[in-house]
Amino acid sequence: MFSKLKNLRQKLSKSKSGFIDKIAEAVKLRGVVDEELFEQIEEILIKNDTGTEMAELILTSLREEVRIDKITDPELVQIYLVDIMQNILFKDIPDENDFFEIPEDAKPFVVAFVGVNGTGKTTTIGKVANVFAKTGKKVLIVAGDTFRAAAIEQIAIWAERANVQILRTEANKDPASVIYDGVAKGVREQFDVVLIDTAGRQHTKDRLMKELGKIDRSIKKACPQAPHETILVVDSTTGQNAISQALHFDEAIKLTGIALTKFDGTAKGGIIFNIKQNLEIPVRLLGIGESIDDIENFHTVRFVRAFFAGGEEAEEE
Ligand SMILES: Nc1nc2c(ncn2[C@@H]2O[C@H](COP(=O)(O)OP(=O)(O)OP(=O)(O)O)[C@@H](O)[C@H]2O)c(=O)[nH]1
Ligand SMILES: [Mg+2]
Repeated sequence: MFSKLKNLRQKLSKSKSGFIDKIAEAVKLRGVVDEELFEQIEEILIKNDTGTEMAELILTSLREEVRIDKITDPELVQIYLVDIMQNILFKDIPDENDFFEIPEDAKPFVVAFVGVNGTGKTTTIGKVANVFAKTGKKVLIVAGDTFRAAAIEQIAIWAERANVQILRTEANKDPASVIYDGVAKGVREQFDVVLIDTAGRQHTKDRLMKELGKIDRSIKKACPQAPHETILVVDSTTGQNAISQALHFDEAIKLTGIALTKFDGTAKGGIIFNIKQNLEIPVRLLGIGESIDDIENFHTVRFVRAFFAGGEEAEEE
């Protein structure tokens, strides 16, 4: 699928140029391998949201490998760096299953989307619904963000675009009860997939975080094995804050994965490394634009290829 990888590469171009280009520039300008170069690289990593701990870890390996191999060509330092960073992403990855492959015993496959305000929950649900619908799955969207009438309208538009059914109520109904009704309908009417939208909430607001517990219980009341996935939707431009969001949400409702949105819009792709270092929650979905097709099943090999590829086209699988 040559064009698909190329497309991903283009969509990631902003975050790629964020650090790969800056490092290339620093290497060129510095011209020698010395402590100053290492410090510049570390600074670039930190500025691009890898987190200080991760940057230190990367630099420790880099210094050591460069010393052992007696590297004096700064361009080789860059190659070593990319290699170290790729290995970090590949470390301990389980067999990555496609998010869009429904587990056999999940009927319906129930997915709840949670996150702080404006991260892209509703948009992601629209895109995900579309992928499932295109493969012939019977999909139900549950308009569980009952907080504002506009939110219900917004998710209804996505349901229409994706050509899937929606369960909606008027605004201000109790979200847990709407969600219960939605999941129950999914079970009763034998849907393949039930996607639950929820209102955005700040991870620091106790009352709203507790509401997630209630939502989780009402999902389980309608379908004891559900939710099969609980996805935290994270805006990749938020940087370091993403980690604390994940920790708080995971405490309120057990997370199974992360959807990293707006990856097309960030110049700081380092958040991927930060997540890898600080969380045990895998990135499952990558949002790379505002259109319905701008969603990727997160697959480390594909991501690394697209992210670290140079200007020239690398060979294809
Ligand atoms: N560039 C880009 N924009 C995105 C992406 N995902 C979502 N957006 C935009 O982000 C904005 C917020 O998206 P929503 O889906 O409404 O976010 P939300 O989390 O549902 O927001 P609340 O329900 O208010 O908490 C919209 O303008 C989307 O078009 C993405 O992957 N890339
Ligand atoms: Mg929303």
